Amino acid sequence: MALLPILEFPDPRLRKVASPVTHFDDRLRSLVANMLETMYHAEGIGLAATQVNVHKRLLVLDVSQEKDSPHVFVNPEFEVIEEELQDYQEGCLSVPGFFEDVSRPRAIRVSARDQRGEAFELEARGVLAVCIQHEIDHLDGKLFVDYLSPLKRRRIRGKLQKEQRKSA
Ligand code: GNR
Ligand code: NI
Repeated sequence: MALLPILEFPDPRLRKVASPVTHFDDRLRSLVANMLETMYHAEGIGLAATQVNVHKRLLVLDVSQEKDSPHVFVNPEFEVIEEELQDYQEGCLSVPGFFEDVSRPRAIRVSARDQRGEAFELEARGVLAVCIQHEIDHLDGKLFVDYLSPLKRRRIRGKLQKEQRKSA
């Protein structure tokens, strides 16, 4: 297994739209294992392939307290089942150190495949619904900062670019 580098805002590669996974092979399963290791190491609750510069429709997450419930979603799609919005303070491994409220539909129905290609469906609400929508946004080249005011987004971009110059 290996830790994968995580792209940080405003890296333009975070804006790519991912394409569907077509081969459910050992290469995919190895990528899934590396993404889970990277997510746990970074203490994230989710990670989209886009964030590790792989532009395939694949995400992993674990919203459990014990960090013992990994979930893999390949080619995920969702529909809103409760339009009512919930606010949640979101963060992102690609926007380190910033947390802001984002409003999203509070319940969704998700269909996806696992790393073996087996199809499944589930209903999600609460933090699970937030996280899945946040990760699917990554696959579409979107970030939670896109929901903030242009002023807030500009401030975050400026601070992160300064950090990135220091560590480059
Ligand atoms: O670790 C993460 N925490 C988090 C908190 C609130 C809403 C969404 C998230 S996802 C984030 C990990 C990440 O960046 N996934 O893309
Ligand atoms: Ni994120």
